[in-house]
Amino acid sequence: MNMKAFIFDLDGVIVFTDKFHYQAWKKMADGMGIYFDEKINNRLRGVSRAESLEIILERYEGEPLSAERKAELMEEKNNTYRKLLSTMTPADVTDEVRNTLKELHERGCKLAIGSSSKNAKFILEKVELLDAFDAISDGNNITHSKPDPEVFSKAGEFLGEKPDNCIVVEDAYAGIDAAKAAGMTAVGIGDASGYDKADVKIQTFSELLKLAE
Ligand code: B16
Ligand code: MG
Repeated sequence: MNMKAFIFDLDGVIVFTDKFHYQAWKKMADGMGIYFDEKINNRLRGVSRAESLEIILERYEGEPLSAERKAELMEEKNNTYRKLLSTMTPADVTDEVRNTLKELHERGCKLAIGSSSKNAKFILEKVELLDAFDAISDGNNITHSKPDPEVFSKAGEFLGEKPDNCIVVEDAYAGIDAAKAAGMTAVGIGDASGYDKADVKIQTFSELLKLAE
């Protein structure tokens, strides 16, 4: 295989911020008297903020909420989440991830981020990885979230690469579906390493080097 472009999901692949998502949503849910646990939190992996709120509201027993109220709740959650994110440092990215990205670049591969998050750049700044990527496609440049292919199609465009030359690295099932819908090769890691639709399944990040030999 001679692939030249890698598109990385952020949360669950490069960094692990699901604990912060959990704490922030939990605070909001507790304030509303809504039951929320780690299992429900797992359903939020790779899903947009608005869709995450809808999943949490499945357990809400009060009167239907207005669009304005939902926007307020999302803002409240995001403020808590960003406070937690601001505690992140370069130590929150493993040496394995950092060195593999560097090596891929040195081998001539183009690297991009393809994340649903509107906080992607903020996170990359905190962990000092902004310069490691040639392009960033995130929640700010899309109108449809995963499993829609938009975030990855845009990442491919930003890199100037055709879909069949792009390898997407994802931890979420919805992300693997999105990569396949974009016509790209899908690599499953973490949760998605157990997903049969992934073209390649890896256990550790450095295994990616085998795809760039
Ligand atoms: P935000 P990814 C996703 O990031 C998270 O996995 C998901 O839990 C979150 O709801 C989504 O970003 C939106 O994040 O509220 O920061 O815009 O896995 O696509 O990098
Ligand atoms: Mg993810």
